[in-house]
Amino acid sequence: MQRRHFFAAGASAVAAASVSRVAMAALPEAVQQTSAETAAPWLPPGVTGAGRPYNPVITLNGWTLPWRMNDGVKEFHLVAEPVVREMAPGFNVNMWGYNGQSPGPTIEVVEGDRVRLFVTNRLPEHTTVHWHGQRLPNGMDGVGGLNQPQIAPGKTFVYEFVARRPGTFMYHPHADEMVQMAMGMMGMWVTHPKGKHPLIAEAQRDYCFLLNAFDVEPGSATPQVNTMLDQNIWAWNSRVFPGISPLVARLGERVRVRVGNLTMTNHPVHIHGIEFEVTGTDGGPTPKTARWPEVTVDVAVGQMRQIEFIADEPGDWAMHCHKSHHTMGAMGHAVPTMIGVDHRGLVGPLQRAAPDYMVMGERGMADMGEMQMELPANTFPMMTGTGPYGAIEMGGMFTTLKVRADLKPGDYADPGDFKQPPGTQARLVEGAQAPAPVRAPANPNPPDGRARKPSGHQHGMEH
Ligand SMILES: [Cu+2]
Repeated sequence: MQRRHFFAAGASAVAAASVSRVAMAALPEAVQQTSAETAAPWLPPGVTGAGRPYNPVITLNGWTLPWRMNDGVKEFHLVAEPVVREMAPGFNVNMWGYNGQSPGPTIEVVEGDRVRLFVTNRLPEHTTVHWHGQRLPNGMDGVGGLNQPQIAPGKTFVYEFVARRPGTFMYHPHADEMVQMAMGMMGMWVTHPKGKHPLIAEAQRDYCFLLNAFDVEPGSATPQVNTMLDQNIWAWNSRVFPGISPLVARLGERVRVRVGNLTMTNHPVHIHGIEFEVTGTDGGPTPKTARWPEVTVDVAVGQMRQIEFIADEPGDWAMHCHKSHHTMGAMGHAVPTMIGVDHRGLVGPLQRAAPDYMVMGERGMADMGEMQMELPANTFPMMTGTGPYGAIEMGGMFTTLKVRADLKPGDYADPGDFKQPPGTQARLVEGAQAPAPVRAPANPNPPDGRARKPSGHQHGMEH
């Protein structure tokens, strides 16, 4: 908390020194969010129930930035600033973000909207905002030095353009990009179609999140910004399992998930229990002739993938990056593999020399999921999260898709653990319960160890 106060005090000192109160008063309110919980969908004022122009997105462990309407223009106010992000309960990281959080709030508009975005810089260095994937005038593209001067600390710039095409976009700095993105500066942008669109279906649930990664040494609290690939914290919206909210859907609903990747490696995002189609990319809606069923979609660096499925199979389904090292917590890369090493005889002497020494890993690392080992302050276990049947042995980029028949439309609350119907769960087989196997008849032509071509032509195959 002391650190948090230090960062907050530093930030407001910069702001007070450089932006006049009068100038700030004319800007739209810079709405702040401090909770890392998933916020309820944000509906524009006065637009409720039937007749609302779109079904709002749910940002996993994030929120949607409110706007004000000014003479037909939707006005937003982003504040780039140091923040403290709770990545998992008890694990807080000093990041840079927008309006109190990393990632920043989701910007949600409708195709054809004229959008005005004020960006106030409360960072200790200059920044810009690049609106990744948007069609816009060149001077609004946000590449510092190329399209505009940098936004100095304490200054406010304004961007203005029309949201010309519907889809999923991202925003991030194009100024000291390596550092600012490694510190967590990024957010999503969703532009809904203005009416019925031949390639954009009505979805009852619409989720979005960014894949992001950090390198935070266990026991420290600030990311190492010079690490290019060996990050140790693999996150969705700057959260790690079990800190990532589940995706909740009612049986039979169409679910859309928008995933952007602002890490430095690709992430094959895998969902159990259903098949989905990629219905859109950064470039827009995918033509129907170019869609096919998938259960894993690889999201490359700087890409966005929008997937859709019908939630027609009840249960708690795992959803995770399929790189198994990305569903781990802050493991040390230097830990040697101990599988097959029997070092029981060494434990006594080793513990006399190093009292904290513990035997681990010689039968695999599953024990780590339940191990109560003392961790340095401010980190989280390598594998964590428990289900109704014990440790899930996952961390990092993992959450669940919870499909329920008894859910109300628009209810996003976690429905708890799935109760499997009797007789539908894998179970222990004991002795006589296992039926005798039916064996295939013996092969009348047993292999003689030599490879043959089906034609019988043997040239070159003898050895
Ligand atoms: Cu991954």
